[in-house]
Amino acid sequence: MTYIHDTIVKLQKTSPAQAEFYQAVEEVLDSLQPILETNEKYKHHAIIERMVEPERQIMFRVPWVDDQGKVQVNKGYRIEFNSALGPYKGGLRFHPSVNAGIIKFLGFEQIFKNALTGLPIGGGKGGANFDPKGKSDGEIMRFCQSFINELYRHIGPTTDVPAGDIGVGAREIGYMFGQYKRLTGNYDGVFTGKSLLWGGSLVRKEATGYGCVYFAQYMLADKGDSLAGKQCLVSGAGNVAIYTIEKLYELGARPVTCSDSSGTLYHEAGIDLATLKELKEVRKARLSEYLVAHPDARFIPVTDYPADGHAVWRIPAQLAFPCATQNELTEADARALVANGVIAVSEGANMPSTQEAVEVFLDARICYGPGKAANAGGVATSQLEMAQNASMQRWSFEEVDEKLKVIMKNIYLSASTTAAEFGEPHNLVLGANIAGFRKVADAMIEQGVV
Ligand code: NDP
Ligand code: 2IT
Repeated sequence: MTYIHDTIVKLQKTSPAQAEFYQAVEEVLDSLQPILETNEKYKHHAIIERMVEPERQIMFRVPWVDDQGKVQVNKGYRIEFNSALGPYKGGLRFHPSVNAGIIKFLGFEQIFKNALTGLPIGGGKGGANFDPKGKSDGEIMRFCQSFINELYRHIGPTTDVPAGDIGVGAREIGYMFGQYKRLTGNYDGVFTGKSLLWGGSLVRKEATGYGCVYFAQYMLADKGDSLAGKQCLVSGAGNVAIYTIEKLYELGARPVTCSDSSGTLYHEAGIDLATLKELKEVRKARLSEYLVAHPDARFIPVTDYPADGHAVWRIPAQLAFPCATQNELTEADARALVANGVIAVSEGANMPSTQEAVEVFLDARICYGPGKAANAGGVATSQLEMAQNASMQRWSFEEVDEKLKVIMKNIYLSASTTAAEFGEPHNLVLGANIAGFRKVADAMIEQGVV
């Protein structure tokens, strides 16, 4: 389609060298073809042209002093992408690979994801090219404080509400909130993913992983199937992976893998959750140390991965949950999964499958839950945290978990009924993109040219 080509060519000129952002835009525009062709209003109001350009992009220097007394400098970002449906909402990523293209792809995905939740939240994302690995607690605190010394003036409980993502958990949110409070004097719900001691919501920590498993459950239920007894592959070993594994066990499945940037762990007896939590949540150790407690498990280092993909996806299983990072599942990986009989893929990470891999899943007609639908439980529960903060209430674990289940069910129904409406009932990529787009686009039209 020429408008897809034209949009990408234009972005390549106005926002050069942002490959992941073009990838995310191309996937959404490809899905939107049937609705853009029949609805002149979106063209008339230049909705696509407006949507691919963030409302505001903040980039800033983050200087800090390391434990040796040396001055370090990182680059910080906050991309306030779209506020048609509510305050900008989305996480902060601290990882050495962060650049403007990565933050923009994440912010763009967040617009549609947040719309799908049905909650009043716009889309944004931020972060820094800071590597938390090997840093002391003091260094992490000083970095977070410096990051907020600039960001505090751009955020607020009704304007822009950051949360965690890769490299940002409750500890980092704590240091950032403390500095925000010191600078502004405000004790308000400006962050989500806060500690349970001071304004956090029950279930927020677990929500992305739990939601991703609930999404798989709803996809399978539609086929008359369930999670019980299924062997599952999980990638990643962070927040999303850990609570995906926890919920899989609760629902009777058997997760046999997880991974980090050093390699993949395969434990045929099932990943021992207590050991994994101790390693990653408490000691922040490498995954290979799991073998000390479980010598019957196998660790495959990254150096032994196949040249065209990731070792984790070559292990036979029925379900797959990519929960690490973008483009971690290649076309060759997707072919291996399908050849090994995988029946469902539910994405905890953002854009973990390459475009070619997604095509393989759709062609094979397996259940495929794209990240912006399957991992929306995290941000949805963030909005529940905002609601509790704003009303000075605290809901029980069961109450929040119940709301999360209902939200994930509604996201599944919204994506699947929209997919059916456009004649491709198996295609939840199409369904999720169109369902999210319609809400944002129609709100933008009603709010005028802003
Ligand atoms: P964490 O930092 O808690 O964990 C990330 C995990 O992924 C770690 O095991 C990490 O390994 C691995 N990983 C990260 N980058 C790479 C890489 N380039 N190559 C190999 N492994 C990598 O992050 P989360 O669990 O919060 O996030 C995981 C994914 O889920 C991301 O795509 C994120 O955007 C998405 N997501 C997160 C949500 C949340 O609420 N936290 C909500 C929705 C989506 P190592 O430690 O070795 O780097
Ligand atoms: O990608 C995501 O949805 C997140 N990292 C969570 C965002 C949030 O505001 O909770």
